[in-house]
Amino acid sequence: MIYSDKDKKFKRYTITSALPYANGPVHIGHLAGVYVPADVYARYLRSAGEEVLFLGGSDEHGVPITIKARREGVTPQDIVDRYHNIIKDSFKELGISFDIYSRTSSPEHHETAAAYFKKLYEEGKFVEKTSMQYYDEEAHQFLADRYITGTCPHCGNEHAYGDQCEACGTSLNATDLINPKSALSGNPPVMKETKHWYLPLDQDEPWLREWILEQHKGDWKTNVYGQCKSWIDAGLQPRAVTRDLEWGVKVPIEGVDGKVLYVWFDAPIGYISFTKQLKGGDWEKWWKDGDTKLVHFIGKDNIVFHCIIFPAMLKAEGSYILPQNVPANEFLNLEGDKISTSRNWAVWLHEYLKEMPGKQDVLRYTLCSNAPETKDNDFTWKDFQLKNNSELVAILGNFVNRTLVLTHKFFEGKVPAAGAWSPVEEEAIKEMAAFPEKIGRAIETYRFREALAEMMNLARLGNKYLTDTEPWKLIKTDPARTATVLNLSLQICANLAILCEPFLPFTAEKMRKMLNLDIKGWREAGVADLLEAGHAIAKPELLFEQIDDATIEAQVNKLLETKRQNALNAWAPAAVKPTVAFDDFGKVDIRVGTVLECTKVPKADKLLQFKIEDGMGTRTIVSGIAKFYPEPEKLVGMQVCFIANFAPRKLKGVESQGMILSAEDKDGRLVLVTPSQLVTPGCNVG
Ligand code: B3M
Ligand code: ZN
Repeated sequence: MIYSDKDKKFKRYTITSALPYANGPVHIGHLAGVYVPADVYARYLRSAGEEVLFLGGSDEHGVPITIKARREGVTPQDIVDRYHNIIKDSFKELGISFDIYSRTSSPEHHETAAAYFKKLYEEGKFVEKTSMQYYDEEAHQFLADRYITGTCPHCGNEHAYGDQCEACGTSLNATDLINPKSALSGNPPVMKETKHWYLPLDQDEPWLREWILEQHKGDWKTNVYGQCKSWIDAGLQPRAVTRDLEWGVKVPIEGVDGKVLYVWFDAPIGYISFTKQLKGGDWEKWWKDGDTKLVHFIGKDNIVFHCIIFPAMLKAEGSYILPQNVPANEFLNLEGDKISTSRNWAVWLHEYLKEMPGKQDVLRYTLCSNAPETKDNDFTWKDFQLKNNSELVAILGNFVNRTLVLTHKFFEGKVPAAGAWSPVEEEAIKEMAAFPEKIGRAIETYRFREALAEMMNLARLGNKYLTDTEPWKLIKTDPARTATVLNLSLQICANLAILCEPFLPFTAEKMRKMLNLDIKGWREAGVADLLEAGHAIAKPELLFEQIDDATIEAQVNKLLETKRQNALNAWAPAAVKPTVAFDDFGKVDIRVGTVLECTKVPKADKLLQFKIEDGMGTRTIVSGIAKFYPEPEKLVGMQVCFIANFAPRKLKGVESQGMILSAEDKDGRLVLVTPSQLVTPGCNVG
């Protein structure tokens, strides 16, 4: 049962999800952008009885990995082994229901990707070109992709990479960069001759224009369609699909050494090699049969690779189907700032799972309801708490819990027989019948936020029905009617157990267990007789718990600490001030003095008043350092350096005769400048 016409004709679904680089864990941006929507889509289709293949895996080649390995002094294989396992385990724990989660460093993938390249090479589908490429003479290495950075010619971003600008998404050739720099030595690169093989995207322009801009006009999301249109209209350039690198799939051409397939050539072929790994001899129908719907779930920075380059590769090979849709999401920000791996500005999935045990569905719910489906969106911990407490606990959890508790209280935990439905029930049943299609259509057209909101509207309907009928009072006067009310409430719970599963699989499982509801699919939902009278239900357990302020504060403080660490790491000494003549310096009279007294200046929380013995008597100096010295009396006896010949000035009524010297450190500490040994008060500092 499929609702949208475009889907009716397909017999099976191949669902791919962008392969995360195995050079770090996954974070909430990846989840909101790609994996939660992909999993909702896969779970829904399975529940509707469709044949589904949901593919995932680690992208283990590419320069980010070798750069990280170089930095850590380990091998690229060490890096990908570490992160592949962290990523795979954390996806599993979040309930991302891949049919296979594999990896591109596997021998099967190398074999498949090399064979794919060799077929295109032997059929003359590549353009072979010798060109001058950037080379780092100190590192003795050609500079491709992230080995070279520079200014993006399109948007001016100074940290664009050799293959792509992450700021504006434009795919680049390294030679496009302005002021290029090697990421290895930091030096400007030289040009050196090398041979590579190019995918002639310029020759693909006519059919890409027709396939995307005509055939998919209206059914591809506007953000995806728009990006593709701008690239096609700008004129597609041939794209190098090999690199002068060691780490990756070796170029399978006799006599060619030291070259590998470009990571964006080999990675999408991972979808195919993973299918072979899982399906063995039965793999082709998932990639070569017109009755298969191929859908790529990605983030917006991957659009050109999945809508233009990979389809061009599939077309060049000739026997593959093309993607029916690529519902790319925009980016998720965190507490108003761009998520960044390098700045550790992220909520990492594996950390979340450890720090918030049992709250997988709360994260899935929040990320789905705030998904950046049409524009960048923001994740805040406050909103996370609100979604949990005022929606999951107060609506879905409250409705299910009240229904089951009352059934145990009034009907010994068995579904009571319903009497005749009153108009109230008739209306509720009619509304409920529409939810499977409402939610299904939204999912089939990749509007997951709307689909989730509709699922919650069914919970709202149940909650309102229970509140309006007040069975806890009705039981005293009309037990028969109470039985009818709780029967329908239980039927709504059973429908929710089916309809919430794509979004909240862990909650659905709990509900199924509490209702003793055997596995039912989407097609059975929408009816008011899922549970027979007399059916025994289990003891209710709370589906969700309140999340308190302390829990949220701990997470926010963790991010603030990250920000503090980033500021420390980013700190650099201020630029030296313009040169001064020695004579000018000579005019400043710096002395050492001994602190005789030190007190706060009344009604001035920033000021301390020092009484200094200066070798010529005593003087008062006022200094704005009170916040650094909460116990000023402890400074008595200390020797400080001070400027003795500033004109006196009044600060909060106290005349200050000079300035005490201090240094403010990068961590915000302020320390007084003091001689390394005791000296005579009044002696010169030079
Ligand atoms: N490894 C992920 C990224 O660009 C990239 C996806 C590959 S999908 C074949 O963040
Ligand atoms: Zn740019």
